[in-house]
Amino acid sequence: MEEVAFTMKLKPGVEAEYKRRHDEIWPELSMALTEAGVRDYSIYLDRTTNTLFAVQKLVDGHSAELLHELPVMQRWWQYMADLMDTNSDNSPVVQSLERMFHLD
Ligand code: RM4
Repeated sequence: MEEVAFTMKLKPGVEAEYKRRHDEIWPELSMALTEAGVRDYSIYLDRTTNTLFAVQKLVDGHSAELLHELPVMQRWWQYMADLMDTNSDNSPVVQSLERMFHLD
């Protein structure tokens, strides 16, 4: 299984709302993530910079790159757009991270 990590950016003052919406994640969305091969997906908040740090594992043969085309993903991004820095299609601005260290 591959592990990927990336950052996203939260707007100021919406931390509680971001957490609340994820505590109530749509079952259809979590199912889509699982079906695409996403596992162990966590999102952490750095409150000093409002940076969201996301880390997830991807099963072999995953289709995570196709998630953005799913209507449920597009609806979720539209729903979340008032809380996050986004691109013109409502997808969050994502910065991929490079692994510098790993201890198994
Ligand atoms: C985040 C963001 C990501 C999504 C997670 C579930 O706020 O929208 O794209 O994978 O929610």
